[in-house]
Parts: sequence; structure tokens; C-alpha cells
Amino acid sequence: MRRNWWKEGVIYQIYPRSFFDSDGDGIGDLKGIIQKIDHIHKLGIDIIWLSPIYKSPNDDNGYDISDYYDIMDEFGKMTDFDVLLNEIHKRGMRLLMDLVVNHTSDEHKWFQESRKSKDNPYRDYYIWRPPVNGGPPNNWPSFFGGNAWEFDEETGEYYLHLFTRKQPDLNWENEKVREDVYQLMRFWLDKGIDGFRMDVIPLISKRLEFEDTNLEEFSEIIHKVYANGPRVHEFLKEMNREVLSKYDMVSIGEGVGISPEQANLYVGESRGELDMIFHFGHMFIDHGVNGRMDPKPYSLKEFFEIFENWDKALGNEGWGSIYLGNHDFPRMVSRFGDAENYWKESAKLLATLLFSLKGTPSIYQGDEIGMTNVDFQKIEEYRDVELLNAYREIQDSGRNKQAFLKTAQKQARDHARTPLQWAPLPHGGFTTGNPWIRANSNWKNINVAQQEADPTSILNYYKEIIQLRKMYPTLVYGDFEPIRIENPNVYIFDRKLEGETIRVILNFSSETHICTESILSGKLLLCNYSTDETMGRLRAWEARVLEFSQQ
Ligand code: ISL
Repeated sequence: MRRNWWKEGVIYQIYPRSFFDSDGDGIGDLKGIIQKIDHIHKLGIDIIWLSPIYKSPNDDNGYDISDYYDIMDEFGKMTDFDVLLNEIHKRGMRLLMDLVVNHTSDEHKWFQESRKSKDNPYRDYYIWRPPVNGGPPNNWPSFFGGNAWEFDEETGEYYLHLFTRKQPDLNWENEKVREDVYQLMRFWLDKGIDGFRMDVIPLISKRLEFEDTNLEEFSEIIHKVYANGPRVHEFLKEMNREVLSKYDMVSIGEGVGISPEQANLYVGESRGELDMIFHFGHMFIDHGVNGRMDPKPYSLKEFFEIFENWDKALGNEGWGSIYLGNHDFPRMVSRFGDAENYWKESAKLLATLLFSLKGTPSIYQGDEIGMTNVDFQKIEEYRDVELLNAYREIQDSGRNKQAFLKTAQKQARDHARTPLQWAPLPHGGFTTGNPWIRANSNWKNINVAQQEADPTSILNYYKEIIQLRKMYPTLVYGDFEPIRIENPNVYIFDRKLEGETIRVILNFSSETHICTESILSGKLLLCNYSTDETMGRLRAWEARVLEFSQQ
């Protein structure tokens, strides 16, 4: 297995809208990131991934781009970007941009042209089809509610939008589209950025027969109908040849819809496509037939097995990135930990999992201080287009709105999008104005300033474990070997490299677990409790990292 900087590094994802507001308009901005850059640097981060900052009407918070060569007005100017990039590089960190090229905004000039007439030179930049029996060309559902085709009066045809109707899908069959995408990628790489996180990249090649789907489960539709289309590997190979291979950079695909068996087709070292992917096994684990707002129970066994299956599938050929939260999912401690009873312990335990599985760890902003799901009560407090569309559908069909709001309190994307809590100040010190989305009311107890001063804080635990990962290549390159024990709540695995074993022991429950002495006999490198009064006993949500040499 080749050694690379992007395997050894730690990623930190910034959602700029909610990171830090420097000018009091209630929206985070580039100057705000510059002001707070040392928070990220001190954490020990190597790679920053910026969610989209390009010009956008913000139907989907920047994932709908109207100009790839310019900065969103609320975020600042290109000169601010240049300063930010320089500040990042000066500190020895790298910057990844979000590449959103499955679709653009309907306000992008390509789409404005495309919709004008059937013979416009940009017509073929998007996917247009005539009505079928007076309706849409097929029954494909959009990710964000309703049918994935929108009728456009101007030319009497439908265009495809797998996301909102303001996010028309680009037609990758058209060579000019691909050339334009490569050109914009070169523009940013030539400015000196260090790579891309590629939004829904497995979706770029469409199944052009556009047959109706009879699949029920939304995640199956993503996997079998939208992702992994017939030309996706050809397109990625071309992109690699034309752009990626020419720079010292990293490419991370958002691996939505990719099964473990397909993973190495995208990231196998010999394939010449992408460097790594974010997989979705654990992120969709509680999604029922109709997706996130239709949650289903799952067991810890299933949760752990997902990581094992992915590790096996990637083997020594491919590489993945490990994450437990991002801007599309509820907060990791509320979702996988016990935020109510063992907030601190479980947040630290999850950090231990994040940094000791095999793959490049990616932290989502705010998780380093254990930010939790927000306490929104009313629909008016939510901002996300996905949730608001779904609510409208509930309203229109006369279904139970209260039940929907209850589910939203667990499942909404907005949980991850509330302002980063910097200090015990109004709005968590994120803004001096009115934030675009309300801050979590727990900012008095959960914020960066307090945790910086507290040696036992979640923040300081993140710093410690990041340093540990840098000291032990075994945590980066070591083989991953789960150890089965009877208690289903306790997860134990080894990482092994060149005679060294690092053992990770995680009690995913509030119940004490008695361990056999031999399992715990190594040298203690890290523990999420500050006192170590128990040798053979794992306390509630206890995490230990142990070292065994020359076994
Ligand atoms: O959150 C989801 C739906 O409930 C995911 O399926 C998500 O839509 C999917 O992972 C794609 O996400 C990416 O592309 C979207 C954008 O809204 C997300 O923020 C982005 O991460 C469209 O660009």
C-alpha cells in the first residue's frame, strides 16, 4: 500500500454559512474563517474541506452554483479567498474545495441559455425530454421530494433534476460539458488549492433509457438507478487523465450509492480514477423505505459490520475516508452516542472510533466540541429545502404534521447547520447580528472558549487523539482486525503494523462491562475517563486505546 499525505492527514469540514460571521449580517463568511483559522490549526488538522463558496442563489445552501468562477456575495470576494488560501498554506495545511458538477443552479448562464430554445448551443448541456402521455418522462423521484422532472413552458419539455428543481442535472454525455468542468477544476487548482471533495460524483452518468423504476426503497433507487451509470468510470478516467493526474492533489468522491463491492472500481490504486470515497453504509443505516424521514431501528452489530465490510472490500487496493457526521446528517453524538446521559464520554468514544478505524478521518465542524442536535420546535425554525419540501408534502396530503416534526427533531439536516458555538455569548458568539438559522440554546454549556480552558474537554481529547494518530503509523496504515466478544455493546479491534498492535476498546453503552485481563493488558495510550481506577472493568461509554509490542 502506497503511503501518501492524504492518508496520514486529518480532514476538517467547514460549512462556511455557519462557521463564523465577521461582519454581523448573520451569515458566516470567508473573513470569519480567516479570523478563526487557528482554532483548526491548533486542533492538529492537515486538510480543510470547504463546503461550496461559489456564487449561488442558495436554494440548497451553495450546492446550487450559478458561477463557478466567483464567490458567493454573502461570503466575500475572490481577494478574501486568496488570503484564506494563503493563511491555510502558511500554517502547513491544505485546502479542498467542494466540486458540485452533477448539477448547476437554474440561474447558471448555461441553464439560462439552455432553456431558451431547442436549438440553443447550450441546449445539450442539460437533460431535456418531451412529455410522455402529457406528463413527465418517467416516475423517478427527486432526492428532495416530488418527481425528478420539471416542465419548462418556454420549449414545452421537461428537464431532469435529481435534487431541487433549481438544480438541473448536467448532461455529461456532452463533451463540451466535460471540457467546461475540467476547465473550472484547473482554474481552482492553478490558484493552488489541494484537491476536491466531489459532490454526488457517482451520479454523473445517467441511464439514458430513462425507464420507470419499480424499486421502493429510496437508497436502492440511488444505488441501482441514479448512481454507477454506464459511463461513470470512463468519465472519471478522463477527468483523471485531463486534470487530476497533473496536480499534487487529492480527490474524494462523495460515494453515495456505491456498494462495498463497487468501491475499488472508483478508488482502486490501479484504476486511475479517484483517491478515496466517503461511503454511506452507516449514514443510511436508520433510513427506512422512504429515506431519512422514515427512520428504522438498527443494531450495533449491523453498525460495526458496515465498517468491517467496507474495510474488507477496500483491502490493500483502495482507500476510504471515515466520518460520523457532516452537513447532511444529525449531530454524531446525538445520533450514535448518548447526548443526554453520557454526552462527554460518548462524544469522546465516537472520536476514538473516528480516529482509529482505517481511513482518513474527517471531522465535521462543531463535532470537536460535541455539538448536539438542536431543539427546534416549529417548522419556521428550520431552513433546509429538503425538510421544508417534505413538510409541504405532508401538509398537502393531510398527514400528521406533529409526527413529522417529531421525526425532524432526530433526523433533519439542519441539526448540523446551526452556528458553531464559539463562546458563552448570544448565538454562541457566532455573530453580533441575527443568525440565518437559530443557534442551539445549549451554547452556554457547549462552546469552544470553555473547552479550550478545560483539560478534560472533548476539544482537548480531539487534540490528544489527533497527536496520537500522528505518532503511530499503525493507526494509519495498520491492518484492521475486529475481535469478537459476547457482549454486543462492546466493540474491540486491533490495528497491526510491523510487529506493533494497537487495540481499541469501545463500550457503546451505559452498562459496565467486565473484561478478561488479557484483552486489557497492553500499555494504555489513551482513555476517555481521566481516572483509571478500574483494570478489568469498562465504565459507561468508556474508550481505551492500548499498545502491544512484538506480539
Ligand atoms: O442528505 C441526503 C438526502 O437525505 C443525502 O442523500 C444527500 O442528498 C446526498 O448525500 C447528496 O448530498 C450532496 O448533494 C446534495 C446536497 O444537498 C448535499 O448537501 C450534498 O452533500 C445536492 O448537491
